[in-house]
Amino acid sequence: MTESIPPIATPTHDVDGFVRQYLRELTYTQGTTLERASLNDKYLALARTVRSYLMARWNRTMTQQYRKQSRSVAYLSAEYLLGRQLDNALIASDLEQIAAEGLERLGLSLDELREAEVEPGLGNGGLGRLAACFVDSLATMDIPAIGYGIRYEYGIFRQTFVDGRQVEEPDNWLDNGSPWEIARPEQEVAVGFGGHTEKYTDDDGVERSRWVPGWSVLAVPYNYMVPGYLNGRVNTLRLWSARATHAFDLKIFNYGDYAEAVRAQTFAENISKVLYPEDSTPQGKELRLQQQYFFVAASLRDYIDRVLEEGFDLHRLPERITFQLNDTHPVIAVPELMRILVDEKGFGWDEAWEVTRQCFAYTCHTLLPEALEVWPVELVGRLLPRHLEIIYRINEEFLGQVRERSGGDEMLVRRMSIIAEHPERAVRMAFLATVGAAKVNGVAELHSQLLRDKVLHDFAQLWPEKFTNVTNGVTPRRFVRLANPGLSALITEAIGDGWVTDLERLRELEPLADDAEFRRRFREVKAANKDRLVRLLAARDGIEIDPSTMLDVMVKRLHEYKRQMLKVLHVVTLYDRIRSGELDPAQVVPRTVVFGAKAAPGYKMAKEIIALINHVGAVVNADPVVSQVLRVAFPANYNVTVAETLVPAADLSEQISLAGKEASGTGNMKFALNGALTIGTDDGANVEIRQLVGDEHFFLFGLTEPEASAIQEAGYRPAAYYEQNPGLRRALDLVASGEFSGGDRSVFEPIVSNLLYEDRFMVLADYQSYVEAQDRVEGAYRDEDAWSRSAVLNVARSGFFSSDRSMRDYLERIWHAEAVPVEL
Ligand code: T68
Repeated sequence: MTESIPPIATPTHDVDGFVRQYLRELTYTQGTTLERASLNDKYLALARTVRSYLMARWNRTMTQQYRKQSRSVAYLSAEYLLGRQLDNALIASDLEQIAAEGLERLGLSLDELREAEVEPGLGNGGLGRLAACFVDSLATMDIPAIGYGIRYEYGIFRQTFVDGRQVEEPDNWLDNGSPWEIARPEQEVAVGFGGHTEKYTDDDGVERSRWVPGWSVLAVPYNYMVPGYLNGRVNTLRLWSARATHAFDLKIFNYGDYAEAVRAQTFAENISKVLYPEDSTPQGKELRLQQQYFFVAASLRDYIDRVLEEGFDLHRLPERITFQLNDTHPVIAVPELMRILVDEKGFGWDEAWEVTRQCFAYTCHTLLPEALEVWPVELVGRLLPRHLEIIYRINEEFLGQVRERSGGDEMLVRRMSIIAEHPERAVRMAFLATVGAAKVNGVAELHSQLLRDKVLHDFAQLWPEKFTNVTNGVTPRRFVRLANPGLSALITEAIGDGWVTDLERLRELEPLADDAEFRRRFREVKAANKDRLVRLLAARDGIEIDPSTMLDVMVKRLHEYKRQMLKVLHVVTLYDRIRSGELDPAQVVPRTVVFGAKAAPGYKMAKEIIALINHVGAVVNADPVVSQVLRVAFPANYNVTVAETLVPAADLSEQISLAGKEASGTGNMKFALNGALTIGTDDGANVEIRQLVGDEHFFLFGLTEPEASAIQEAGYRPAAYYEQNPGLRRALDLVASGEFSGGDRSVFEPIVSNLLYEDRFMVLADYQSYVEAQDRVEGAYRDEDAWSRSAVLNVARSGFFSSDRSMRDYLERIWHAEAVPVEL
């Protein structure tokens, strides 16, 4: 029958076709006219127009994937920090130019319409953004892959400042419609919770267990396109939204209690209501475990029942798929797969375990002990009783192995147990992940080394071959091609456009670092990017910055280990030196220090530091002398969209965590690729950046990880640094004096005493070295030509940090899947 229906053509790839499709969307989908349409109408019609160009590719990708089942990857992540979708879809489908012209013909402006898009902020920071870069690279590299996650109704909170203090507002990103998702309610999946387990004897007389959940919710999938760059592939990101089960509320409804029925519905739908804004310090809340199990159970069910062909022999599952666990958030997938295989598919325990541990791989993203998730046994038992039994059995068999190999070393057994006994009985999710995965990786060389040597040392001794490294990367499509059109054009003019999908080719720019004309044009691009930032900050925040100053940028989540405090102390030191006459303002390189940072709402010290930055900024900016050469800008609500304008404008990238604390960092890579120089410690991926760009083009300072550890072990006394360093003393005294708090000495007292008497992240120990490195920065910046030569070399030598390379490493070391080009 379908043969008689002519194929539906994608709109033609030209301005006429685009305009026709746009008007169709505006008229028939949006139901309005050019004259009446609101800005949002116009944006939605544009989004749908671009989407319609990708739709045939998406269908083709799915059809071919189903026909030619091949090895693939399922990325399981509780967070995807996607950023705006429109621009990325435009470059992926080569429609940028056509759209701009088509809209112009209709009297509309692409620049204006793109501002109407609210970014989906479904992540906290680095970990969520990494997931978004990875799915982009997988699609561009033609890898059959699917991303699974949660469609939070509210993403990361919107930050505002009131009297310099952070106030959180809900991020209602779905309010104006969401043209990039397609709901598939008919593919909903039920997910159980609570209840009890029971033993029974099956028809073959075998003793078995089963789970009888006490309640359940429905998981409704929403599909997002993940378009590859100009390659005809569109992969799928499948995000789950929670709905009440029909049976659940109907039963109550039949009793006539309408209010109760609605309450039940609200309860169920709470599961995907909001992203937890805690990065690096999980709070162990019940709803959070519900979220984790919710998306993992739905994803496994979806993969097994819908993605795999019918009748597929699950004994062969590891030939088909790796479930990549993005941190411990999806680790409950390990006992869930065991439960499916043993309880539902009738596998014996050992054969199920063989399959399961080959199907999973685990990426760790931290080194901080407090960031390692643990779930109280009581909670797991109440919410997922069958899973707890399975975890106990996994642990029992694993510890048996440890005992056998260690000759009964009970200290070792206790250290390695998946169940912690103190301070309460709890499941150590990182240990469960390590035991349940075929591979465990860190996210930068140093981080992977420290995982092996410290955090997971006993496990690395037991299974050395299980541990590997994959250094993070960022997608050059979004963070160079799209964020920095000026630099992209300059690069393409010099070496062609192959670099967008083969970033190592940036090496070909190296000789141009010595070409004065090229450097001049490079500076021109930087200047234009600064102008773009000036306009953004003026319009968005009412902040005025001077584009002729050095732009010194520190943007990342606010955390003590990242040490925004060290940057503040440098600002205070400059302020003090200028005011005291020690520094002649005429001798200072004028700079604008830009901060961007959200604090977890419950993280008191982080919020105090935000207030301090804003208060120091206000005083510095109001000082008639100091503000001639030093200004502080702290735009609220830093997000992916802001990053796309800020990163290309930066001169100096601040990557100043205490060595041994930042797993990798990915902002550091974005800045280097856009020609900022880094001032940084020997931490995370900074180590690799410095090795690649060369010591002369990187401002290194601070303790190394072994040095910092040694000082801590010997008993770190921060006050000693305060007592011995006059500059540091003056800076801290100034903060303590009330200089930045209207004379009130109590306001920043908690910060000052924390630094003097605890200083867990050794701000005071690294202060002197940091200030000296900043003096070197000043010196270097004065030599404009030498600086731009270094900047060009930073770009040319950072190709390694493409997430395409990260994907190649995962494919080679962990996934062993191959590219499957989509046939047109
Ligand atoms: C980051 N981790 C690392 N965590 O801090 C960073 N945590 O060094 C690394 O570059 C990045 O991961 C990518 O590997 C995070 O971003 C979280 O956001 C997070 C969220 C919830 C709970 C715990």
